[in-house]
Amino acid sequence: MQEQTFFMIKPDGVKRGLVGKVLGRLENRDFRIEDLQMRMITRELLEAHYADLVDKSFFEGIATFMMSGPVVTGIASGPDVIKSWRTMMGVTDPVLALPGTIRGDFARAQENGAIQNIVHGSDSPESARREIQIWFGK
Ligand code: YYY
Ligand code: MG
Repeated sequence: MQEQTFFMIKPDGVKRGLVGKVLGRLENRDFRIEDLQMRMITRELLEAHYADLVDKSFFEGIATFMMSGPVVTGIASGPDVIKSWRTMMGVTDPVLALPGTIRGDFARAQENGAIQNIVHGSDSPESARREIQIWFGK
């Protein structure tokens, strides 16, 4: 099914110079990059994006990390891109993310603070619609 997903290269990915590698993985899989923007995250955007996590005890750690530097946000499209991108990212915890996935190849556990795992991707068609609206207003 042709669909769109929202993706992000988080501050750790940008700081470590992994933007090209991450975008390359999307292009290698023949997904289209429909929109792309580097920006700093505001508190408002972060709370809208992670609305389901705002009340968690670890949210302040996430906020500090996610606002620590610029991120690259984008829209990718293609058949089953939502699930495919989640597979390419690997699971949330870098300790468990399999080699071959972005998180499994580039992230590792942190001693303290938020999980730093290089990338974000929408987890369902509903999330994709919601996140594309939040970040790109369309
Ligand atoms: O979708 P995904 O990024 O794999 O995980 P989520 O459960 O949506 O959490 C979003 C984000 O929050 C995660 O990538 C790292 C961070 N986080 C954290 O720092 N500590 C946790 N215990 C859970 C999530
Ligand atoms: Mg998520």
